[in-house]
Amino acid sequence: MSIRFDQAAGTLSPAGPTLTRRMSDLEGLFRDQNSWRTAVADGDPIVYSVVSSPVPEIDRELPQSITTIHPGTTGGEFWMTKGHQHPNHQGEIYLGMSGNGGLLMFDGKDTRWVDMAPGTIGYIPPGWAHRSVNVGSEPYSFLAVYPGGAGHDYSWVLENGLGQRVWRQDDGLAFVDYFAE
Ligand code: S6P
Ligand code: ZN
Repeated sequence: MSIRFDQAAGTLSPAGPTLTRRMSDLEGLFRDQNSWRTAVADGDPIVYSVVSSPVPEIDRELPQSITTIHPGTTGGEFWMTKGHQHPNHQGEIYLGMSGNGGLLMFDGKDTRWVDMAPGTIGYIPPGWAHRSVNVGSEPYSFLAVYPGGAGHDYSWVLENGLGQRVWRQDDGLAFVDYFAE
């Protein structure tokens, strides 16, 4: 089968489920909770959206999705996805499509960061929780291809963090320990 992505419209055809994550959906994830509350009260902006292919999330299938993270910071921390662990440990592939972002990975002990630009392939090995971050001034979009039976565990990140956080610093970025005050 063939699936067409319309970059301007941000849609897949044929399409599967579409997801929109607003600031209020990211409760407990930004370090500066006061800034997060203010952003929720002040329009609750869309932080990212995910359009999926119609391939089912079941064992042996390879669903795809395209995530677009809008540019922005909350309390100095770059806008990002919630992040998750795949409970059934399996690898995953990302392909940068537009904008500048990064792929943050954490296995419970070590942290890895991959700069993502158009054409970059980011590989997530089995057992590494992952989050995507927009570190640019334009929307950051990437394609994800993942095993349909891997599952998604969001509570893992709330409990274990992701090793590091990514902050805007001058014109660049800085990393700080996830649970640092
Ligand atoms: C799925 C893959 C991506 C994310 C998407 C949103 O395994 O890693 O499609 O689901 O980038 O991130 P999150 O953390 O909200 O699912
Ligand atoms: Zn994933």
